Amino acid sequence: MLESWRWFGSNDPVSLDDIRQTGAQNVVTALHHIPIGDIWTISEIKRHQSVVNNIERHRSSLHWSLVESIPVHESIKLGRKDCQTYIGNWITSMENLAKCGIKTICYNFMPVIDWTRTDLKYQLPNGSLALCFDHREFSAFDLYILQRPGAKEEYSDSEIKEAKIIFNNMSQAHRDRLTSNIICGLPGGMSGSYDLKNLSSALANYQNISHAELRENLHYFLSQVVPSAEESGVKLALHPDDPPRNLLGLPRIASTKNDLDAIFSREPSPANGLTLCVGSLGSRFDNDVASIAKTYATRIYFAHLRTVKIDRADNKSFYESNHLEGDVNMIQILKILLQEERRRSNDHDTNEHEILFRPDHGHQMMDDIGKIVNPGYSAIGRLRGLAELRGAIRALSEELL
Ligand code: DNO
Repeated sequence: MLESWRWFGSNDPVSLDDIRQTGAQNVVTALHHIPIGDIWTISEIKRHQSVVNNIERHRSSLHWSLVESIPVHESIKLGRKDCQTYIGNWITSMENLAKCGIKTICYNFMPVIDWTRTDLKYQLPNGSLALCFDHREFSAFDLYILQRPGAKEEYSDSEIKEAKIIFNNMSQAHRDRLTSNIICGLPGGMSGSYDLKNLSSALANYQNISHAELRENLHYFLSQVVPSAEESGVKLALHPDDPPRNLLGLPRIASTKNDLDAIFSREPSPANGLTLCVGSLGSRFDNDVASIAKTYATRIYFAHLRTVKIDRADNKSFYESNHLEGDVNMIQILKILLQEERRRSNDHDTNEHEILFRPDHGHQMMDDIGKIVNPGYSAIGRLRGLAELRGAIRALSEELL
């Protein structure tokens, strides 16, 4: 398996020189400065590529191997009239990347908000800090801070009662922090950051968009993107929803095995692939991540390796655990990926058999604490994850030989 590390660009507190020391040689990055929906030109791609690929002072080399992500403009998700322009731009960006040799592209189709957490500094018993999604706090935000019209119909009476108590007991500072965690956008999020007013209007745009329609809009997008991807030799890697269920009344369509079945049976081309995000899929107690990984092994072009512990009291809240210690058995997942690599290497049609992965998220620990970090993207926490995964992969690979 190929080790990679996510880099947010020159503002990332974890520098390329730091990444070199992790041992990962592949960099996963994006042109974060380009406005959502605009074309990524060859010159902009090359500029970023030369920053990553340039070897300074005889240091070890790094390679921009994969894009995470080209954002999908809301007009495409909404199926608006102007979506054609944005689909065309997305395809041009993809083709430009392919011309520069970058041929695996992660993207997601989550409306309005990308990945979301309620607490970015959830303290674990050992003192390190994790990201956490607390369903009760999220409900309190939805019902009593955002006061979303119609929200009450989506919660049970007991959830509403609990959310009210939680809301009443929160200090103003806590409410502000919760609001900012949810609406300001987390790093790498492919949507904008909002205030309460423009979040409400962004949500209102989806009032009449059902699951079926959103699925149709994804299909319309893929029906145009996939043929160009095939022509350019690009592999698309759809990132699952995080958390994997509807939020704030928005439909989400890449949350379960059934969702993926629908997406891949409608567009079966091998170019239409998956980012196996173990933590995202594993945040839903009724997702069998190992079975999803087995079913879609041939379509996995990128793996986000992390795990979560789900709170059994509501089955909806979770915190991000150590990489090998969550509810999903990571060793089992690694075995599935290694077996798939073996299958690929025996398959004469493919010469690229190794699956690229990154240690997804990490705790804020030791020197990370007190430093400015992109939530989830600390240096030492991720390095711990990478080291554990690397050891497990090495051991399993020898066993499988
Ligand atoms: C979170 C990430 C997401 C992901 C995008 C994929 O850490 O996995 O931001 O990068 O949603 O398009």
